[in-house]
Amino acid sequence: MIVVTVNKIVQMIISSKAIMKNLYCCFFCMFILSYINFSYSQTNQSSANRPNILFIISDDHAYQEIGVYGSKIAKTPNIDRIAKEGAIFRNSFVTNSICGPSRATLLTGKYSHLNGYKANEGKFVDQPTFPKVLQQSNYQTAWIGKMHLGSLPKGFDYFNILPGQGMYYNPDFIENGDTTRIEGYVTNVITKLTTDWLDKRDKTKPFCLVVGEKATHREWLPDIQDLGAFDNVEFPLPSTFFDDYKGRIAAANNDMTIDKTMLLKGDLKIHNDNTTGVYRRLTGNQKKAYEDYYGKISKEFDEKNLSGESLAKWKYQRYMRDYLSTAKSLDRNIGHILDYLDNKGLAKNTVVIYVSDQGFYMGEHGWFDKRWMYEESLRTPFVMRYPGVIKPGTFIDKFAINIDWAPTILDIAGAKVPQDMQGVSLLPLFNSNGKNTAWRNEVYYHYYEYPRPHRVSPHFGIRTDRYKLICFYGEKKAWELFDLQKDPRELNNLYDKTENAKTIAQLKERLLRQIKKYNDDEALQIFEKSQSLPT
Ligand SMILES: [Ca+2]
Repeated sequence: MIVVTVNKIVQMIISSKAIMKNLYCCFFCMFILSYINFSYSQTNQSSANRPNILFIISDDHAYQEIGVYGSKIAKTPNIDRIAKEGAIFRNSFVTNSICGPSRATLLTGKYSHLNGYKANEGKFVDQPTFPKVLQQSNYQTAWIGKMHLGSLPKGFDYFNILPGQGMYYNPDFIENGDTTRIEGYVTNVITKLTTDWLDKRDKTKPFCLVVGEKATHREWLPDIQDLGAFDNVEFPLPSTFFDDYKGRIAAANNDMTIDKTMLLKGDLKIHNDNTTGVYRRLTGNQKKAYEDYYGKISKEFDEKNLSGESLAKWKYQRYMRDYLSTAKSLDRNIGHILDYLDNKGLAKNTVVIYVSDQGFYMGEHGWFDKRWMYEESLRTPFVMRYPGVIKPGTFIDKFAINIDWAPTILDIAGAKVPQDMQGVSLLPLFNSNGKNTAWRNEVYYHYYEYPRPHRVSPHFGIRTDRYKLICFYGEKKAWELFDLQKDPRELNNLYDKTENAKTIAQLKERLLRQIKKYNDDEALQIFEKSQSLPT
């Protein structure tokens, strides 16, 4: 195109008889040429420099069990490495604390009530998502691993996903529509598929790859090499393990305690009689390793003949050991992926983000699982490395929410964030640690799935830097107020204390503004109805 333009200019200059006219022509054409050259080199340069994006999303990985978030027992050197070479978000939250809805929010940048995926086991309806925008921006997009949205991915040039929850051992994978069983442990297999795809990707384009890890989802099956990795550790019981849920009627109605809900056979593999799908898939060697390890544990369990509090405490130790052994492989595999980026010279131009789809209870309030707006499940780990943009060792304390993940990815790619995405890019927070950036002061939350599987009443609410106000509706109707400064474990519901009337009124105003801001019509109706009732 430039050659054609030059020929035309030369012809114009030669054919012109007026010298002055030629001179004007020359200056004009030189200007045009230099502009074309400038634009061309700019486009070329920005295209070459657009970073790759590697977004790793694990499942149910509790921040309490990550080194950089303060864990003393769990060792996560590779997740810690991402944080140390980049940033850690110390106030990272989700909008609806379960698996599918969190991924639907990742894709859309919207709350569940707008993307339609409110509860697990639904079907994600095709709609605008961040990968579709990236494709228009000439990015190569891929999703490998767990997705769990009840439909095949759209907007991805390549996908190789687990059907539904997927299996820990010898899992099936759906590669662009075709299902095959791959022998091995799921976290290792996902890493292999990841590096295989990176090897064969179109290297003329930047990539955005989502790695969806199955770990550390229930039933916490460790890799064989990690069986018993924490058997010599005695885990301290959380101070709220025997919570009586006083003043919290929705919490009292739960069905998710380690004591009563966690299954000895299905969750803790005691006397597993090989009838479950998990065991039927094991190869001979895998089965032997499992029978040797859990056979010994089952024998120990029989000999102890436990009941009541001692049984609950024993179950807690088993839970922690299997969970952290499963997480050990997750962190090790993240290390393999980081090593791959180093070895292939990709690390400098690849943004790496690690998140979990939501937080998880590690015995706090006596629970496992997630769902509640209480801190352990409202929060989620979020670390990010962006060489040249994020100063290593950065801490971000502003509120980040999972509706921000899609806008942040698009901003990194230099793509326009669609106006109907409800989150915002987090990149401005890296300028002077966000000190001069106007930012949100509340987190709005809305959970739906009820009654199965854990009888957690639907609820919505807001969290501010100091308070949390929750409205439970449905079968168990109640308001809860917590002072997070004085009561970080959220045991004392202050809602009925008359001295808090002013604080409650202010928080309700702020809650109402959030409900309206995020267009949550269902919550608006429930809120208004609750205010019109006599108290
Ligand atoms: Ca999850």
